[in-house]
Amino acid sequence: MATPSLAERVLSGDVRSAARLMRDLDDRLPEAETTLRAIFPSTGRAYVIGLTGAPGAGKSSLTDKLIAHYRAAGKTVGIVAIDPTSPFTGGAILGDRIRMQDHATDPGVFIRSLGTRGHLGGLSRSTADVVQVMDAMGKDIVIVETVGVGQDEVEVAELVHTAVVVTVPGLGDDVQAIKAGILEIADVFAVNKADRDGADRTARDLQTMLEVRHTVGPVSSAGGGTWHAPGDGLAHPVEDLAWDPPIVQTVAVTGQGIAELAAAIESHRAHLQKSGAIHRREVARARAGFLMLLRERLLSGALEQLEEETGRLDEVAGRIARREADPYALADDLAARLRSR
Ligand SMILES: Nc1nc2c(ncn2[C@@H]2O[C@H](COP(=O)(O)OP(=O)(O)OP(=O)(O)O)[C@@H](O)[C@H]2O)c(=O)[nH]1
Ligand SMILES: [Mg+2]
Repeated sequence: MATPSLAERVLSGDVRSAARLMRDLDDRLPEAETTLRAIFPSTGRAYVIGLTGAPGAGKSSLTDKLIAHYRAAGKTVGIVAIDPTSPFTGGAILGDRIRMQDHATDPGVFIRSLGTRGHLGGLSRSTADVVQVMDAMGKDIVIVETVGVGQDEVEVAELVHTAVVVTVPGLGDDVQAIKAGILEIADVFAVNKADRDGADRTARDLQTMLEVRHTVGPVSSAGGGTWHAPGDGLAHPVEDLAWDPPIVQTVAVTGQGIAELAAAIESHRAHLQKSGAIHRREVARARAGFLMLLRERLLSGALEQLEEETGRLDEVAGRIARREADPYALADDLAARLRSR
């Protein structure tokens, strides 16, 4: 019998093969892409949950408790922990490992940290690939933890089925959340650190903001600045006004509210299935993933061409900065030539 291919081994759930594929993806090996293609038809089974929020809000602690919850229910879990802010120390990633170490030896749990933005497709692209690999491994649930509220997080939220936005008591975070357009992508809110003062107040403030949204309609792209321009066809397409995002108070360190959080996620999942919105969501996820790929391909093609004909990106940027080169003409020219290739 022939030795099973890497794709076959990943599909059988083999942890080492999955880890190897993820390393090859990091190293941009062409074989890695071939393997991704081979596993693709078998993906689309995992339920993907995003956890997004300010640094230190308690995302990893919540994830840890959610893992325990899903494991107790007999489900296997994959975790993608993203921390683009610490490429040097890896401190937060180490922190994640420590916080989730109870699960480190559990074969039903697979944890992968992504630390740097890396190549052209950016962090969202790498995240999409890792989610695919965990899905192919047969993980029932995949949890993606992202820090902060920037464009990357909004993009990552487009790759998930249920987006949980984690806030903590205190108004600052909420204002930040609205600014980045996070309100629109949240399917569930967790007000974590509810053992601190002000959790009720934060929950009420969020509720008020959601009610305003319901009466005046979506406010995306209004003030965020991180959103795609409306009308360019790239705006986040999954906002679902038929769903009222529940607000759950949690204390991640004790596990208080975790069952309620898991129930809120489950009821969102049930809503997606009952309303048929799950199909739109799947199309939206596919669309987001495809756009990331396309952007990466086009950009790398254009930059190769630029380098061949004009010079390296940094040299060209220097000339643009000195007003020796016209960025509009250069971009038009490159785009036109890519089209005719
Ligand atoms: N009092 C209290 N502390 C908490 C709670 N949840 C988490 N913490 C603490 O908050 C700190 C940050 O928790 P993490 O789970 O690492 O938060 P995070 O959002 O994953 O942090 P980053 O990944 O670094 O952005 C840790 O010291 C936790 O012990 C909570 O509900 N109450
Ligand atoms: Mg964390």
